[in-house]
Amino acid sequence: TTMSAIAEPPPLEKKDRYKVGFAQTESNNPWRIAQTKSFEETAETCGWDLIATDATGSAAKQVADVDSMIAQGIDVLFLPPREEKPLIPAVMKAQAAGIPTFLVDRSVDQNVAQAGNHYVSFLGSDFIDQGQRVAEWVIENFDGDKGIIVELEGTTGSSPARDRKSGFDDTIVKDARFEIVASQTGDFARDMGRQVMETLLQAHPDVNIVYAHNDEMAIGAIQALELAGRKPGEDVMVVSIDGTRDALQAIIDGKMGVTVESSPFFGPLACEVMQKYAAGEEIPAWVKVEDRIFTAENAADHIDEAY
Ligand code: GZL
Repeated sequence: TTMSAIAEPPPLEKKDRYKVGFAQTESNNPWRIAQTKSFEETAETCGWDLIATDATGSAAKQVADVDSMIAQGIDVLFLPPREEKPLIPAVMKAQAAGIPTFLVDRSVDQNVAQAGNHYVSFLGSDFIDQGQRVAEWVIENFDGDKGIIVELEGTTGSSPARDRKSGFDDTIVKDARFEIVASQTGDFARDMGRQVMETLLQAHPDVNIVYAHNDEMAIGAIQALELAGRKPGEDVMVVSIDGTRDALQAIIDGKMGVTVESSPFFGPLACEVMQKYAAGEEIPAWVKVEDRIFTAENAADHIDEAY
């Protein structure tokens, strides 16, 4: 891959109202809905005329949505790139149009586009750390002598799916009790997670640990396990990431062991970072979101704030 010439992200002039683009990936998931709501609520307080689009799960449509926002003359773009490679054209077109882009929650292929060059910054969680923390919790809390793991992967080609996989897989191998016998995408979706779990359960009836890259797939897996007469939380450990209300309830009900938070509430952070950029402040390449961990010890304390 040729490294594109080092450039600067376009500047953002200081003004009291901005035309802001937010190109969402899909809305079939409480996490996505919470993220969009966070941007819409922030528009009121941050002086944004917000244009929000929904790519309904299609990377190609997300690129087209960005094209249309550029044509509508947005001043700044907030983009959660559904997949790392297909969304590169959207980042390049925004830069070419003189529109500063902030990547939120997911990132793009770093061999082709970088913060401080093609876009201003990546605002988001450390997905490798999230995967590591789930694996550490499993090692700490699984008391069997053989852990047969099925892994439900997020959207193929997305940065959270790649990093949550490497973070977990590279950590769980530290304990010889564990073996990952299958790993397949459920596209971060509840129903696909259920369907994939049903199939993997046929092939691996001895599974006793399910690692889902997000809570929606974990909830789907719990449905599949119960339909097959298994007892999630008793004869199979279910672990995941996000911190949705349904996941916290599943933890309270004893069906799920842990979920590492991946906060969707990007609105206020987006406002703060954009204002700093407009004021000429230096923005780090990665504005890291810190995530908590939810287990039986604290799920009930946090369910009221969950989405
Ligand atoms: C993580 C985000 C993921 C969530 C899923 O920041 O990209 O996408 O974990 C969501 O629930 O669909």
